[in-house]
Amino acid sequence: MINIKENERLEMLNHSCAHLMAQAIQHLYPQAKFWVGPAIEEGFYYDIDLGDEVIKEEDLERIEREMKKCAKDAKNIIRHELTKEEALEKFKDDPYKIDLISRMDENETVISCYSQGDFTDLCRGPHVANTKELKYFKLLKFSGAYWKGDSNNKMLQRIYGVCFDNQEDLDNCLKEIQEAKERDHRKIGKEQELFMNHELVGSGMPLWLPNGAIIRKQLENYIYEKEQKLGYLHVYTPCVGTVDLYKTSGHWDHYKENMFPMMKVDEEEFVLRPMNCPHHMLIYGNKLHSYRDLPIRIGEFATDFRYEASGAVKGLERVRCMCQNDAHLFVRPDQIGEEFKKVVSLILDVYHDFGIKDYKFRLSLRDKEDKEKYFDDDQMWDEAEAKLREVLKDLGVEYFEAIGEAAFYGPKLDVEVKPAVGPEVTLSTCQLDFLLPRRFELSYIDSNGEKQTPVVLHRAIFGTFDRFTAFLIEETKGAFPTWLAPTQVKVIPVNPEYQGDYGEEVNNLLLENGVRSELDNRNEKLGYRLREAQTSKTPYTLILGDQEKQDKTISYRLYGEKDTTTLPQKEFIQLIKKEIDEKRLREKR
Ligand code: TSB
Ligand code: ZN
Repeated sequence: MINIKENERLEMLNHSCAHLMAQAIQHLYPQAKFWVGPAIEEGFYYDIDLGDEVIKEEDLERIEREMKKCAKDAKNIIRHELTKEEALEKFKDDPYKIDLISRMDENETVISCYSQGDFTDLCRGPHVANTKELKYFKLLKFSGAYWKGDSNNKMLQRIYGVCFDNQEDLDNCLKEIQEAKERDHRKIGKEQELFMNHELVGSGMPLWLPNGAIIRKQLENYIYEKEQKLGYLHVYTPCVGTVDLYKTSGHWDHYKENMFPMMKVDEEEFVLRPMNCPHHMLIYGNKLHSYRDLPIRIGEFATDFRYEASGAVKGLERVRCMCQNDAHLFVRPDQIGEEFKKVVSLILDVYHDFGIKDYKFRLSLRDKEDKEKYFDDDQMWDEAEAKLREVLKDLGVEYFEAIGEAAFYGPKLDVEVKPAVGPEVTLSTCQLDFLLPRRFELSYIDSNGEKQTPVVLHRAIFGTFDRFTAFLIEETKGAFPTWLAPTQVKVIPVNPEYQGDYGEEVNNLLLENGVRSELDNRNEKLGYRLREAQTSKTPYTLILGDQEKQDKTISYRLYGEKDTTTLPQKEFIQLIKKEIDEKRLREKR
């Protein structure tokens, strides 16, 4: 996807197109007041106060038509410069512009406006010279957006669009947007009945349907087995803790705005937990440890609750109730490097198994100025950040740095991926923490018999099962590898009346062999049933006619392919079981 902001000409075109849209809206909605309308990576948007009016889908076309008209008027886009006083006077009836002007830097002595015909907007520019240059544009979508992003403020209407220099670029962009929509895990999740939401449960609280639950169970089994082999000890802990627990950990001071509010039960004050570290710290502290016992790796598939802004909640990707593939590794200072490297190689191993190639490592550091988010101990932070950089250098992985993205307790190495729609998100994470072990007064006895404080690595390979599944749906476009597919085989007798019994026999044989098979014995045309097996993206479709019934064979077709192969029953079972056992990716089949 083209990044509009990386091309000066495109950025200017899109910014000018935002003005053109505002002009058209002013014609159609005379009461409209305009907040800001920048060019963004995907094109442009404008935030508009339309009074009581709410934009509907069909309005976009109407606005677009008016934009074409305004563009054809071929008005020059002219810059004027004003003093602050003049600007305040000019926009005195527009509270939004007054707000912008009043907040402008003292040093900004000149304030610029751009006019095109009957429309003037406060703006720094630059713009194209004439509206006739704006020919190849499209309005894409709209949403509500709180003024200044604050939910206590009025909800404005945000309309998005995109503009190019030629029809071909616009068409390509629209095609990409369409493809991304097709890949969106929310769409596929609905079509394939993977998960649902219900207002009675609440926003950001998805319900995993049977098909989605099969995928999740496979993911759990997969990562559990890997972690077992690597010496992780899995536990179960409650998804609440007392306020005191989170005061001890520091979450109460540094993470409160991400937490659900406290609830009182008898005399105890509880919170739904946003993270599992405090519970695991208590488990570590439950007995004495010698330096020889370390590292101790405590893992859990743990449910957490976080307050995410309602506008940010998205399918399975950003939820308020999530399940982390979490672990806390308690190590001696001399073990940090080795243990960290083991985590990174586990991440790489898992990505290889899933065929994930498009990702970036991000070194997430603290923002030194932000004393509220980060605990105040420069020495501890410097030590942790230096250690992490050293490990990354040893590993030789490429990464970029991001200030202000660290956890409140320490720096992180995050893995960033790009969803079909929307900005990048973090999948895996590995975090270095010198703080929580101190706050929980954890210790081990060193070789001299002295008490020492362990260091903790927080890590989540999948991140959460929720986000990882969202990502997987989009990566595979819903055509999961056989080992993950909710239905692995569709058994279709050519004519249920004649081969229905054979279909049942084959279906049962598959089920007995642990293959997730489904018999389609419906009284529907063969073509219809085959098409349905295709649209559901089932990996194997079995087509059983008289010949197969007579020879006790199986004819199968792979999803997305036209050829049919015939094998004896036993051989087919062997073939599919091997593919499942090896967790083979589709392209490696
Ligand atoms: C790794 N205490 C650590 C843990 O030990 C922790 O909670 N880290 S985290 O805050 O980064 O969260 C772990 C992972 O959860 C993230 O890397 C991300 O992949 C995933 N995640 C975070 N917020 C959400 C959310 N709202 N919805 C879905 N997944 C999320
Ligand atoms: Zn943690």
